[in-house]
Amino acid sequence: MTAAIAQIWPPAFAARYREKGYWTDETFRTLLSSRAQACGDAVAIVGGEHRWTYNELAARAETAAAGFLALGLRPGDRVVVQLPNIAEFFAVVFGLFRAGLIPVFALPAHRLTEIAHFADRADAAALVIVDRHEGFDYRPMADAVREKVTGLRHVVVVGDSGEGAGHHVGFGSFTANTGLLPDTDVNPSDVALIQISGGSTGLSKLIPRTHADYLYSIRASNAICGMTRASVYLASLPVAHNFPMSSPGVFGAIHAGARIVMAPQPTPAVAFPLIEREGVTITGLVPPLALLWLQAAPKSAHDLSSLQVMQVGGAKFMPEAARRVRPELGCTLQQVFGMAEGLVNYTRLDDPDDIITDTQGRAISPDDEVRVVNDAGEPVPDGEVGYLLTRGPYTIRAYHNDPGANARSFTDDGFYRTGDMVRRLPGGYLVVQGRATDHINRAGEKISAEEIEDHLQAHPRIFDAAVVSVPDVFLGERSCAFVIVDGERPKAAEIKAWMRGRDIAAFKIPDQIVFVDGFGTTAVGKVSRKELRAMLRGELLAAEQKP
Ligand code: OOB
Repeated sequence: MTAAIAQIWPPAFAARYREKGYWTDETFRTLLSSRAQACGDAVAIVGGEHRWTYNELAARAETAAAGFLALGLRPGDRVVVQLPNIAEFFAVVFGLFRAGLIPVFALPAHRLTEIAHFADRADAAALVIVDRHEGFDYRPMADAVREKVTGLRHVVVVGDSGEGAGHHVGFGSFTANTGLLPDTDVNPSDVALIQISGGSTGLSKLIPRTHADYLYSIRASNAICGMTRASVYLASLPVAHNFPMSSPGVFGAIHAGARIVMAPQPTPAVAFPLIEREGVTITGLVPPLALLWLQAAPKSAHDLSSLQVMQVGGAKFMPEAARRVRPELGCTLQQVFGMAEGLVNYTRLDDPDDIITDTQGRAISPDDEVRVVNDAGEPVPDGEVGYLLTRGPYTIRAYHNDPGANARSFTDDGFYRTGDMVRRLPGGYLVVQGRATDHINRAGEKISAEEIEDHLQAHPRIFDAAVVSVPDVFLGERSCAFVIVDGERPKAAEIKAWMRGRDIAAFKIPDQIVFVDGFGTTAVGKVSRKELRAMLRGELLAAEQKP
């Protein structure tokens, strides 16, 4: 038996958050049906060939809920959902909410190793996948997860379930049965969904978010980002990620009764025609994509004039690039600095230009407590760089079932140690200056150095490995693995190929591999990543100086 899924704030905090109206009785279980009642004929989702109204989506979610319960799943059970940007994502997820089941959101890029870890940690009873996406067949992977994770009983496939090959159930075979659906609402303080941490040390952690806390962040985000019933949100990034899901993202759009347009890919070639055709008003991008859009927009024949707000977040958007957004795209830039654990900062749409281009915004809530501290944990004055700690009405107090991570990641008085180094400016605006922990932010995808080092050390010829980030003009950061080998050196390409065979997300394969004879160590004998980074920078400079 693993621990029950919960998220607990101390009673005095919970009472205050309720009193101030942040936490309400609203839940995800009834969100969609209440929107269908309010604006049933409005188009909710445009995805591929589908164009579903709120009424149609709600009906599909009811069918999905009955289908999940007919499998024998019980309210409170966890279900890992790994789907790309397709319309069915919403039928599945709101079906799970309707049935009182708890989705665990995996990204389409995750592979066997990660999915098995999420399923195991969450003690999941089912996994929902798509048949194929971008050349990858998820069905054999799902079978392998099922073999590894004993509690995982069902695999539900959107698309061709390939029945007979494994133990798959086709999502399309689910049938409506209102008799199976629970008619009492869930408790708003219960966990509604589980997000996955970017992962700074070791494997990703599970982030349980409650109905009340997540919905508060969504309602408040809608107000800050101007999301209304008239909005059209383009889901450019994978919707399972916290940013496009809730800042305000697709859940914000549903909350507002707006329209969601699913972009199968975030490239200008795919996104620009959709913006023109659907009259998209708002979207969210990571910095490398924003750069691509900026490059492509002047040459594009598509009319992008409907776009009012371009959100950029997940990694630092450099001021030089930020300054180009309004003149070149004709829309307002909104910087978004958030984390799946909770705290989200936004520049406001009516902020002065220099705030919008030079800062990563300020917190959503007046009750977001933001502390910037030095090594000793003491507050530093505004303008000075320090570690960002936070606590508030939608920031978790603990990861699920991970006492080690909880001890490291939270202070005794409940502040989450974000691992980010920031400067606070007057007015509460934050400027992100870097990371205190060893993770690589590769175009918004977070990679734990430790997790990759673990994989590398499993290689028969690798004696030791250290992974660091290297600045990259396009990706922001890329990964470099320093390795010490026993005996003859294999080729870097061989190590990369071997890494691919470890069934991990492709973005985690080191971009660069450097063979060394030894590592410098810090005073306490830890590998000095600082020294390795400096060495790399030296190499880069040397390379640049060559004629
Ligand atoms: C978002 O969430 P995660 O959980 O994938 O990653 C959180 C980390 C932050 O701690 C920070 O290191 C980095 O990503 N980050 C940024 C940033 N936004 C996120 N670093 C610099 N500038 C930014 N604008 O990435 C996320 C969640 C909700 C909304 C937006 C992003």
